[in-house]
Amino acid sequence: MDRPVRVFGVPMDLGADRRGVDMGPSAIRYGGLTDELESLGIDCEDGGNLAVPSPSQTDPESGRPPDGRAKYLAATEEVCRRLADEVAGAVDDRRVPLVLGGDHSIAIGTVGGVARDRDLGVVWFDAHGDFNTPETTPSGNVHGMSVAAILGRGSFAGSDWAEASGVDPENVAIVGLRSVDDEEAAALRESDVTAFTMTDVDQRGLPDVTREAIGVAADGTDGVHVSLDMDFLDPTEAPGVGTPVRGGASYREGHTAMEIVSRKLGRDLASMEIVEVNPILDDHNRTAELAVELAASGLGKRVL
Ligand code: Z70
Ligand code: MN
Ligand code: MN
Ligand code: MN
Repeated sequence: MDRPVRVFGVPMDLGADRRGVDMGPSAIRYGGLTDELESLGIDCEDGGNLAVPSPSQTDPESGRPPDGRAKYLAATEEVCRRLADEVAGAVDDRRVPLVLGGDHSIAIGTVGGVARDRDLGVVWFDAHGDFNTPETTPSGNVHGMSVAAILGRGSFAGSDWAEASGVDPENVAIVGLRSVDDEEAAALRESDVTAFTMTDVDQRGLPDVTREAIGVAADGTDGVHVSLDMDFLDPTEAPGVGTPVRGGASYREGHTAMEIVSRKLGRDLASMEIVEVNPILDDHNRTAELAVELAASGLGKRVL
């Protein structure tokens, strides 16, 4: 890739039940992210970590909507606002933001920042739909609501920090679904979001599905954000994630998806984010090292 990158770490775990994803940015950096990208000739600057309050210092009820549940919503909103500003700053400096999580709630901030100056499409690789709202969530965890928040659904409607992104559901595609709650599934079906399950991947193959997802996100937009939840991959390859679910993408499918992202999007790749790495559950930093490999593939690494 011929554009410079700025990396941000967001050691966020307020949106997930399991502590440990807050250490994801450290593990991915330790896995050699900057060196790997520099070896591809990419100008890669580290913008450091955002400050994230710890759960023990934070009131989980603060920001809770009247008819729903969303733990640590006020604190999550505050971190996402700051992240959106940092990400928008990178875009102003003509750098591609590469955001490291942390749990997937941070995507609300990343997308908010990247979408400020353009119509943005989103490709979301994930085992989960992240399409719950405070009204439908079974857990209260905001990382299971980030797509809904970005689209201003449920009680996220009218919240300037989420809905202001202006992302159109017709330009959002999710790939890799295999764990979706009942009400969440009904909401996804009636929405304009394009959703590919692992059954679609089995039947059509990942390259075909990925190309269609990118087409959906790029259609009529000025750029595409790629959000990679590491639980998109099968737990045999990525055991160190917040919520492992069997039946995910293989090692090669992970690379193939990112290679297609790089080839098909080219300069339309606006930003990338890799989330849900949990070093506590990992096997010798294998998941973080895979995150580094996938970032490299997504940013243009080729075998030949
Ligand atoms: C469930 C919920 C989720 C990630 C778990 C799980 C959501 N649908 N997302 N792990 N990355 O609680 O809303
Ligand atoms: Mn997710
Ligand atoms: Mn728009
Ligand atoms: Mn997930």
